[in-house]
Amino acid sequence: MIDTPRSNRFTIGLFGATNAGKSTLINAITNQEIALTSDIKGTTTDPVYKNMELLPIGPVTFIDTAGLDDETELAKLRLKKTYEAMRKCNLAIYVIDSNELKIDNYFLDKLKVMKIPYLLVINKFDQENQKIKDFIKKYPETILIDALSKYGIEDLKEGIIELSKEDLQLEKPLVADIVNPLDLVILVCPIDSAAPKGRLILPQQQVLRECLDIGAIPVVCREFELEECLKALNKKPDLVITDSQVFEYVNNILEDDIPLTSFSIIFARQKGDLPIFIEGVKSIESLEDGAKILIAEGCSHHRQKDDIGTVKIPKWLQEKTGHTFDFDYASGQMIPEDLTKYSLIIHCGACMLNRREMIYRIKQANENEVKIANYGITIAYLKGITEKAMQIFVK
Ligand SMILES: Nc1nc2c(ncn2[C@@H]2O[C@H](COP(=O)(O)OP(=O)(O)O)[C@@H](O)[C@H]2O)c(=O)[nH]1
Ligand code: SF4
Ligand SMILES: [Mg+2]
Repeated sequence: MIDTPRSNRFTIGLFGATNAGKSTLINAITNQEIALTSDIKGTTTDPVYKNMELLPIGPVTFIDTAGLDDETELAKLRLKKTYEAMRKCNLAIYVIDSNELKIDNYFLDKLKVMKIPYLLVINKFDQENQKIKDFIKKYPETILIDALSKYGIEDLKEGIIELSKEDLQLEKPLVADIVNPLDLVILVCPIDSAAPKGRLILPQQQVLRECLDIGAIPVVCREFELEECLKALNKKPDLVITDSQVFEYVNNILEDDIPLTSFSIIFARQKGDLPIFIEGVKSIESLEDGAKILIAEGCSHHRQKDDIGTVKIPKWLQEKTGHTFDFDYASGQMIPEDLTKYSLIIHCGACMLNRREMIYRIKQANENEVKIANYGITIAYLKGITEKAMQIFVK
Protein backbone atom coordinates (compact mmCIF):
# COMPACT_ATOMS: atom_id res chain seq x y z
CA MET A 1 0.00 0.00 0.00
CA ILE A 2 2.33 2.72 -1.19
CA ASP A 3 -0.35 4.67 -2.97
CA THR A 4 -3.14 6.71 -1.38
CA PRO A 5 -6.19 4.44 -1.31
CA ARG A 6 -8.85 5.29 -3.85
CA SER A 7 -11.41 5.82 -1.11
CA ASN A 8 -9.31 8.76 0.11
CA ARG A 9 -8.83 10.42 -3.24
CA PHE A 10 -10.85 13.28 -4.61
CA THR A 11 -12.80 11.61 -7.40
CA ILE A 12 -13.62 13.34 -10.69
CA GLY A 13 -15.83 11.63 -13.25
CA LEU A 14 -15.87 12.47 -16.97
CA PHE A 15 -19.24 12.06 -18.63
CA GLY A 16 -20.79 12.92 -21.94
CA ALA A 17 -21.70 11.56 -25.35
CA THR A 18 -19.59 8.93 -27.03
CA ASN A 19 -16.72 10.53 -28.94
CA ALA A 20 -17.08 13.89 -27.22
CA GLY A 21 -13.42 13.51 -26.25
CA LYS A 22 -13.61 12.39 -22.61
CA SER A 23 -10.70 9.97 -22.85
CA THR A 24 -8.60 12.47 -24.78
CA LEU A 25 -9.34 15.07 -22.12
CA ILE A 26 -8.14 12.80 -19.31
CA ASN A 27 -4.92 12.34 -21.24
CA ALA A 28 -4.61 16.09 -21.65
CA ILE A 29 -5.19 16.80 -17.95
CA THR A 30 -2.92 14.05 -16.68
CA ASN A 31 -0.34 14.44 -19.44
CA GLN A 32 -0.41 10.71 -19.99
CA GLU A 33 -1.62 8.35 -22.67
CA ILE A 34 -3.66 6.23 -20.33
CA ALA A 35 -7.24 6.46 -21.35
CA LEU A 36 -8.25 4.53 -24.40
CA THR A 37 -9.11 7.02 -27.13
CA SER A 38 -10.36 6.33 -30.58
CA ASP A 39 -12.53 7.76 -33.27
CA ILE A 40 -14.50 4.52 -33.32
CA LYS A 41 -17.57 5.17 -31.20
CA GLY A 42 -17.83 3.37 -27.87
CA THR A 43 -14.19 2.49 -27.22
CA THR A 44 -14.41 3.10 -23.48
CA THR A 45 -16.47 0.30 -21.97
CA ASP A 46 -16.03 -0.18 -18.22
CA PRO A 47 -15.13 2.92 -16.26
CA VAL A 48 -11.33 3.40 -16.22
CA TYR A 49 -9.63 4.90 -13.17
CA LYS A 50 -6.57 7.10 -13.35
CA ASN A 51 -4.73 8.59 -10.39
CA MET A 52 -2.71 11.77 -10.30
CA GLU A 53 -1.63 14.52 -7.92
CA LEU A 54 -3.53 17.70 -8.69
CA LEU A 55 -2.26 20.46 -6.47
CA PRO A 56 -3.56 22.05 -4.33
CA ILE A 57 -6.28 19.37 -4.08
CA GLY A 58 -3.84 16.50 -3.58
CA PRO A 59 -4.42 12.92 -4.73
CA VAL A 60 -7.15 12.77 -7.35
CA THR A 61 -8.77 9.89 -9.25
CA PHE A 62 -10.26 10.51 -12.69
CA ILE A 63 -12.96 8.13 -13.87
CA ASP A 64 -13.31 7.77 -17.62
CA THR A 65 -16.77 6.52 -18.50
CA ALA A 66 -18.59 5.20 -21.54
CA GLY A 67 -20.85 7.46 -23.61
CA LEU A 68 -24.25 8.45 -22.31
CA ASP A 69 -25.96 8.24 -25.67
CA ASP A 70 -25.58 4.77 -27.13
CA GLU A 71 -28.80 2.70 -27.48
CA THR A 72 -27.48 -0.85 -27.85
CA GLU A 73 -27.88 -3.59 -25.20
CA LEU A 74 -24.18 -3.52 -24.42
CA ALA A 75 -24.43 0.23 -24.07
CA LYS A 76 -27.21 -0.12 -21.51
CA LEU A 77 -24.91 -2.24 -19.38
CA ARG A 78 -22.19 0.37 -19.75
CA LEU A 79 -24.66 3.07 -18.84
CA LYS A 80 -25.48 1.24 -15.62
CA LYS A 81 -21.77 1.19 -14.79
CA THR A 82 -21.51 4.86 -15.66
CA TYR A 83 -24.27 5.69 -13.18
CA GLU A 84 -22.58 3.54 -10.53
CA ALA A 85 -19.32 5.40 -11.10
CA MET A 86 -21.20 8.67 -10.73
CA ARG A 87 -22.07 7.84 -7.13
CA LYS A 88 -18.39 7.90 -6.21
CA CYS A 89 -17.72 11.30 -7.75
CA ASN A 90 -16.89 14.38 -5.75
CA LEU A 91 -17.07 16.33 -8.98
CA ALA A 92 -18.25 15.68 -12.52
CA ILE A 93 -17.03 17.05 -15.82
CA TYR A 94 -19.64 16.94 -18.54
CA VAL A 95 -17.91 16.96 -21.94
CA ILE A 96 -19.86 18.25 -24.92
CA ASP A 97 -18.72 18.02 -28.53
CA SER A 98 -18.66 21.49 -30.13
CA ASN A 99 -20.03 19.96 -33.34
CA GLU A 100 -23.11 18.58 -31.62
CA LEU A 101 -23.73 20.79 -28.59
CA LYS A 102 -26.22 18.30 -27.19
CA ILE A 103 -26.86 17.93 -23.49
CA ASP A 104 -28.50 15.00 -21.72
CA ASN A 105 -30.90 16.71 -19.33
CA TYR A 106 -31.78 13.49 -17.55
CA PHE A 107 -28.14 13.08 -16.64
CA LEU A 108 -27.75 16.71 -15.65
CA ASP A 109 -30.79 16.46 -13.36
CA LYS A 110 -29.32 13.35 -11.79
CA LEU A 111 -26.13 15.25 -10.99
CA LYS A 112 -28.21 17.99 -9.38
CA VAL A 113 -30.29 15.56 -7.33
CA MET A 114 -27.15 13.83 -6.12
CA LYS A 115 -25.65 17.22 -5.32
CA ILE A 116 -22.52 16.46 -7.30
CA PRO A 117 -20.92 19.73 -8.40
CA TYR A 118 -20.19 19.73 -12.12
CA LEU A 119 -18.41 21.64 -14.86
CA LEU A 120 -19.76 21.91 -18.38
CA VAL A 121 -17.06 21.75 -21.01
CA ILE A 122 -17.30 22.26 -24.75
CA ASN A 123 -14.54 20.23 -26.33
CA LYS A 124 -13.09 20.35 -29.85
CA PHE A 125 -13.50 24.11 -29.70
CA ASP A 126 -12.04 25.71 -32.72
CA GLN A 127 -13.78 28.99 -33.30
CA GLU A 128 -16.85 30.63 -31.93
CA ASN A 129 -20.03 30.34 -33.96
CA GLN A 130 -23.65 31.31 -33.36
CA LYS A 131 -24.56 27.89 -31.98
CA ILE A 132 -21.80 28.07 -29.40
CA LYS A 133 -22.80 31.63 -28.49
CA ASP A 134 -26.40 30.48 -27.94
CA PHE A 135 -25.24 27.56 -25.85
CA ILE A 136 -23.12 29.79 -23.63
CA LYS A 137 -26.04 32.16 -23.19
CA LYS A 138 -27.99 29.25 -21.78
CA TYR A 139 -25.09 27.78 -19.77
CA PRO A 140 -22.81 30.73 -18.98
CA GLU A 141 -20.35 28.76 -16.85
CA THR A 142 -19.28 26.58 -19.78
CA ILE A 143 -15.53 26.23 -20.28
CA LEU A 144 -14.23 26.08 -23.86
CA ILE A 145 -11.42 23.65 -24.52
CA ASP A 146 -9.69 21.61 -27.17
CA ALA A 147 -8.32 18.45 -25.60
CA LEU A 148 -6.07 17.63 -28.53
CA SER A 149 -4.23 20.95 -28.64
CA LYS A 150 -4.72 21.44 -24.86
CA TYR A 151 -6.38 24.79 -25.39
CA GLY A 152 -8.28 25.78 -22.20
CA ILE A 153 -6.93 22.93 -20.06
CA GLU A 154 -5.48 25.32 -17.49
CA ASP A 155 -8.88 27.10 -17.19
CA LEU A 156 -10.49 23.73 -16.66
CA LYS A 157 -7.98 22.80 -13.95
CA GLU A 158 -8.71 26.07 -12.19
CA GLY A 159 -12.41 25.34 -12.43
CA ILE A 160 -11.83 21.93 -10.86
CA ILE A 161 -9.81 23.40 -8.02
CA GLU A 162 -12.41 26.08 -7.34
CA LEU A 163 -15.32 23.62 -7.25
CA SER A 164 -13.40 21.12 -5.14
CA LYS A 165 -13.10 23.55 -2.26
CA GLU A 166 -16.74 23.18 -1.33
CA ASP A 167 -16.69 19.41 -1.40
CA LEU A 168 -13.45 19.05 0.52
CA GLN A 169 -15.10 20.93 3.37
CA LEU A 170 -17.55 18.04 3.64
CA GLU A 171 -14.70 15.66 4.44
CA LYS A 172 -14.58 14.68 8.06
CA PRO A 173 -11.50 13.78 10.06
CA LEU A 174 -11.00 10.35 11.59
CA VAL A 175 -9.63 11.41 14.95
CA ALA A 176 -8.24 14.93 14.46
CA ASP A 177 -11.14 16.47 16.38
CA ILE A 178 -11.07 14.03 19.30
CA VAL A 179 -7.32 13.64 19.77
CA ASN A 180 -4.97 16.46 20.79
CA PRO A 181 -1.25 16.89 20.22
CA LEU A 182 0.74 14.78 22.73
CA ASP A 183 -2.30 12.70 23.66
CA LEU A 184 -1.41 9.11 24.38
CA VAL A 185 -3.55 6.87 22.16
CA ILE A 186 -3.44 3.08 22.32
CA LEU A 187 -4.44 1.27 19.15
CA VAL A 188 -5.41 -2.33 19.80
CA CYS A 189 -4.85 -4.36 16.65
CA PRO A 190 -5.54 -8.10 16.87
CA ILE A 191 -3.28 -10.19 14.68
CA ASP A 192 -5.38 -13.27 14.01
CA SER A 193 -5.84 -15.52 11.01
CA ALA A 194 -7.99 -12.81 9.39
CA ALA A 195 -5.18 -10.23 9.51
CA PRO A 196 -3.40 -9.71 6.16
CA LYS A 197 0.12 -11.04 5.98
CA GLY A 198 2.86 -8.58 6.87
CA ARG A 199 0.81 -5.41 7.31
CA LEU A 200 -1.96 -3.69 9.20
CA ILE A 201 -5.39 -3.26 7.69
CA LEU A 202 -6.35 0.04 6.10
CA PRO A 203 -8.47 1.49 8.96
CA GLN A 204 -5.64 0.85 11.41
CA GLN A 205 -3.03 2.38 9.10
CA GLN A 206 -5.14 5.45 8.52
CA VAL A 207 -5.94 6.11 12.17
CA LEU A 208 -2.28 5.59 13.07
CA ARG A 209 -1.25 8.03 10.38
CA GLU A 210 -3.74 10.67 11.49
CA CYS A 211 -2.54 10.36 15.12
CA LEU A 212 0.99 11.01 13.84
CA ASP A 213 -0.21 13.96 11.74
CA ILE A 214 -1.76 15.52 14.81
CA GLY A 215 1.39 15.04 16.88
CA ALA A 216 -0.27 12.62 19.27
CA ILE A 217 1.56 9.58 20.60
CA PRO A 218 0.06 6.40 19.22
CA VAL A 219 1.07 3.14 20.85
CA VAL A 220 0.16 -0.05 19.02
CA CYS A 221 -0.34 -3.45 20.64
CA ARG A 222 -2.40 -6.62 20.34
CA GLU A 223 -5.23 -7.24 22.79
CA PHE A 224 -3.14 -9.85 24.64
CA GLU A 225 -0.40 -7.34 25.45
CA LEU A 226 -2.76 -4.52 26.44
CA GLU A 227 -2.46 -5.08 30.19
CA GLU A 228 1.33 -5.09 30.04
CA CYS A 229 1.24 -2.08 27.74
CA LEU A 230 -0.82 -0.10 30.27
CA LYS A 231 1.63 -1.03 33.01
CA ALA A 232 4.59 0.05 30.92
CA LEU A 233 3.18 3.54 30.39
CA ASN A 234 3.64 6.18 33.06
CA LYS A 235 0.28 7.81 32.46
CA LYS A 236 -3.21 6.70 31.60
CA PRO A 237 -3.98 6.75 27.88
CA ASP A 238 -6.22 9.58 26.71
CA LEU A 239 -7.99 7.21 24.36
CA VAL A 240 -7.98 3.55 23.42
CA ILE A 241 -9.11 2.56 19.93
CA THR A 242 -9.73 -1.11 19.39
CA ASP A 243 -10.77 -3.46 16.68
CA SER A 244 -14.48 -4.08 17.34
CA GLN A 245 -14.03 -7.81 17.46
CA VAL A 246 -12.22 -7.58 20.80
CA PHE A 247 -14.31 -4.72 22.19
CA GLU A 248 -15.54 -6.68 25.17
CA TYR A 249 -12.13 -8.14 25.97
CA VAL A 250 -10.49 -4.70 25.87
CA ASN A 251 -13.31 -3.05 27.81
CA ASN A 252 -12.87 -5.58 30.61
CA ILE A 253 -9.19 -4.69 30.93
CA LEU A 254 -9.58 -0.91 30.92
CA GLU A 255 -10.46 1.19 33.95
CA ASP A 256 -13.85 2.85 33.58
CA ASP A 257 -12.49 6.36 33.13
CA ILE A 258 -10.34 5.53 30.11
CA PRO A 259 -12.22 6.49 26.91
CA LEU A 260 -12.65 3.61 24.51
CA THR A 261 -13.95 3.41 20.97
CA SER A 262 -13.34 1.30 17.87
CA PHE A 263 -11.81 1.74 14.43
CA SER A 264 -15.12 0.81 12.91
CA ILE A 265 -17.04 3.50 14.85
CA ILE A 266 -14.46 6.09 13.86
CA PHE A 267 -14.98 5.15 10.23
CA ALA A 268 -18.75 5.07 10.63
CA ARG A 269 -18.53 8.68 11.71
CA GLN A 270 -16.17 9.75 8.95
CA LYS A 271 -17.87 7.92 6.10
CA GLY A 272 -21.44 7.85 7.25
CA ASP A 273 -23.81 9.22 9.77
CA LEU A 274 -23.35 8.20 13.39
CA PRO A 275 -26.83 9.25 14.68
CA ILE A 276 -28.53 7.27 11.89
CA PHE A 277 -26.43 4.20 12.71
CA ILE A 278 -27.27 4.51 16.41
CA GLU A 279 -30.95 4.66 15.55
CA GLY A 280 -30.41 1.55 13.42
CA VAL A 281 -28.82 -0.27 16.31
CA LYS A 282 -31.67 0.66 18.64
CA SER A 283 -34.10 -1.02 16.24
CA ILE A 284 -32.50 -4.39 17.05
CA GLU A 285 -34.65 -4.53 20.21
CA SER A 286 -37.83 -4.59 18.19
CA LEU A 287 -36.76 -7.10 15.50
CA GLU A 288 -39.11 -10.02 15.20
CA ASP A 289 -38.30 -13.66 14.77
CA GLY A 290 -37.49 -14.43 11.13
CA ALA A 291 -36.74 -10.78 10.26
CA LYS A 292 -34.56 -10.31 7.19
CA ILE A 293 -31.21 -8.64 7.81
CA LEU A 294 -28.75 -7.57 5.12
CA ILE A 295 -25.08 -7.70 6.02
CA ALA A 296 -23.30 -5.40 3.56
CA GLU A 297 -19.58 -5.05 2.98
CA GLY A 298 -17.77 -2.48 0.88
CA CYS A 299 -15.31 -4.89 -0.67
CA SER A 300 -15.13 -8.59 -1.39
CA HIS A 301 -12.17 -9.51 0.78
CA HIS A 302 -11.33 -13.14 1.39
CA ARG A 303 -13.66 -14.54 4.03
CA GLN A 304 -12.13 -16.39 6.95
CA LYS A 305 -13.61 -19.31 8.84
CA ASP A 306 -14.69 -17.14 11.74
CA ASP A 307 -15.63 -14.18 9.57
CA ILE A 308 -17.03 -11.14 11.35
CA GLY A 309 -19.81 -10.38 8.86
CA THR A 310 -21.03 -13.83 7.95
CA VAL A 311 -20.38 -15.69 11.21
CA LYS A 312 -19.79 -13.60 14.31
CA ILE A 313 -22.33 -10.80 13.95
CA PRO A 314 -25.20 -13.14 12.97
CA LYS A 315 -24.32 -15.42 15.90
CA TRP A 316 -24.09 -12.59 18.45
CA LEU A 317 -27.30 -10.96 17.18
CA GLN A 318 -29.27 -14.17 17.59
CA GLU A 319 -27.74 -14.90 20.99
CA LYS A 320 -28.57 -11.44 22.26
CA THR A 321 -32.16 -11.34 21.02
CA GLY A 322 -33.04 -15.01 21.31
CA HIS A 323 -34.50 -14.85 17.79
CA THR A 324 -33.57 -16.57 14.56
CA PHE A 325 -33.05 -14.14 11.68
CA ASP A 326 -32.84 -14.58 7.94
CA PHE A 327 -29.52 -13.14 6.75
CA ASP A 328 -28.51 -12.01 3.27
CA TYR A 329 -24.99 -10.94 2.40
CA ALA A 330 -23.81 -8.37 -0.13
CA SER A 331 -20.25 -7.36 -0.79
CA GLY A 332 -18.38 -5.17 -3.21
CA GLN A 333 -19.59 -2.34 -5.34
CA MET A 334 -23.32 -3.01 -5.16
CA ILE A 335 -26.02 -3.49 -2.60
CA PRO A 336 -29.42 -4.67 -3.82
CA GLU A 337 -31.58 -1.95 -5.38
CA ASP A 338 -34.70 -3.18 -3.60
CA LEU A 339 -34.13 -3.08 0.13
CA THR A 340 -37.77 -3.08 1.20
CA LYS A 341 -37.77 -6.71 2.34
CA TYR A 342 -35.14 -6.00 4.99
CA SER A 343 -35.76 -4.90 8.55
CA LEU A 344 -32.16 -3.88 9.09
CA ILE A 345 -28.92 -3.37 7.18
CA ILE A 346 -25.64 -3.79 9.01
CA HIS A 347 -22.79 -2.25 7.04
CA CYS A 348 -19.04 -2.75 7.45
CA GLY A 349 -16.69 0.12 8.29
CA ALA A 350 -16.55 1.03 4.58
CA CYS A 351 -12.83 1.77 4.56
CA MET A 352 -12.66 0.98 0.83
CA LEU A 353 -15.63 3.21 -0.01
CA ASN A 354 -15.59 6.96 -0.16
CA ARG A 355 -17.97 9.10 1.84
CA ARG A 356 -20.21 9.84 -1.12
CA GLU A 357 -20.79 6.15 -1.79
CA MET A 358 -21.58 5.45 1.87
CA ILE A 359 -23.92 8.46 2.08
CA TYR A 360 -25.63 7.13 -1.04
CA ARG A 361 -26.17 3.74 0.62
CA ILE A 362 -27.62 5.40 3.72
CA LYS A 363 -29.94 7.44 1.52
CA GLN A 364 -30.99 4.27 -0.30
CA ALA A 365 -31.82 2.66 3.07
CA ASN A 366 -33.80 5.71 4.18
CA GLU A 367 -35.77 5.80 0.95
CA ASN A 368 -36.68 2.15 1.42
CA GLU A 369 -37.52 2.86 5.06
CA VAL A 370 -34.95 0.37 6.29
CA LYS A 371 -32.85 1.02 9.36
CA ILE A 372 -29.11 0.92 8.87
CA ALA A 373 -26.31 0.34 11.37
CA ASN A 374 -22.65 -0.47 11.11
CA TYR A 375 -20.46 -3.30 12.40
CA GLY A 376 -18.68 -1.39 15.16
CA ILE A 377 -21.78 0.18 16.65
CA THR A 378 -23.70 -3.08 16.42
CA ILE A 379 -20.95 -4.97 18.21
CA ALA A 380 -20.71 -2.28 20.89
CA TYR A 381 -24.46 -2.60 21.38
CA LEU A 382 -24.42 -6.38 21.48
CA LYS A 383 -21.68 -6.24 24.11
CA GLY A 384 -23.50 -3.57 26.12
CA ILE A 385 -20.91 -0.84 25.66
CA THR A 386 -22.57 1.55 23.18
CA GLU A 387 -22.65 4.44 25.58
CA LYS A 388 -19.03 4.06 26.55
CA ALA A 389 -17.91 3.73 22.93
CA MET A 390 -19.77 6.93 21.97
CA GLN A 391 -18.66 9.08 24.89
CA ILE A 392 -15.56 10.43 23.17
CA PHE A 393 -17.75 11.97 20.45
CA VAL A 394 -20.07 13.77 22.86
CA LYS A 395 -18.74 17.23 23.45
N1 LIG B 1 -10.36 18.10 -33.16
C1 LIG B 1 -10.43 17.55 -31.97
N2 LIG B 1 -10.64 16.21 -31.88
C2 LIG B 1 -10.71 15.67 -30.66
C3 LIG B 1 -10.59 16.44 -29.48
N3 LIG B 1 -10.75 15.62 -28.41
C4 LIG B 1 -10.94 14.39 -28.90
N4 LIG B 1 -10.91 14.40 -30.26
C5 LIG B 1 -11.07 13.25 -31.14
O1 LIG B 1 -12.39 12.73 -31.00
C6 LIG B 1 -12.38 11.31 -31.07
C7 LIG B 1 -13.02 10.71 -29.84
O2 LIG B 1 -12.24 11.00 -28.71
P1 LIG B 1 -12.31 10.13 -27.39
O3 LIG B 1 -11.45 10.80 -26.39
O4 LIG B 1 -12.04 8.69 -27.67
O5 LIG B 1 -13.85 10.31 -27.04
P2 LIG B 1 -14.71 9.65 -25.85
O6 LIG B 1 -15.58 8.63 -26.51
O7 LIG B 1 -15.55 10.77 -25.31
O8 LIG B 1 -13.78 9.11 -24.84
C8 LIG B 1 -10.92 10.93 -31.26
O9 LIG B 1 -10.69 10.73 -32.63
C9 LIG B 1 -10.16 12.13 -30.76
O10 LIG B 1 -8.90 12.27 -31.34
C10 LIG B 1 -10.37 17.85 -29.62
O11 LIG B 1 -10.27 18.61 -28.65
N5 LIG B 1 -10.31 18.33 -30.87
S1 SF4 C 1 -15.30 -5.19 4.22
FE1 SF4 C 1 -15.62 -2.98 4.56
S2 SF4 C 1 -14.35 -2.43 6.34
FE2 SF4 C 1 -13.67 -4.45 5.61
S3 SF4 C 1 -11.96 -3.99 4.27
FE3 SF4 C 1 -13.82 -4.10 2.95
S4 SF4 C 1 -14.60 -1.99 2.85
FE4 SF4 C 1 -13.11 -2.06 4.54
MG1 LIG D 1 -13.60 7.24 -24.22
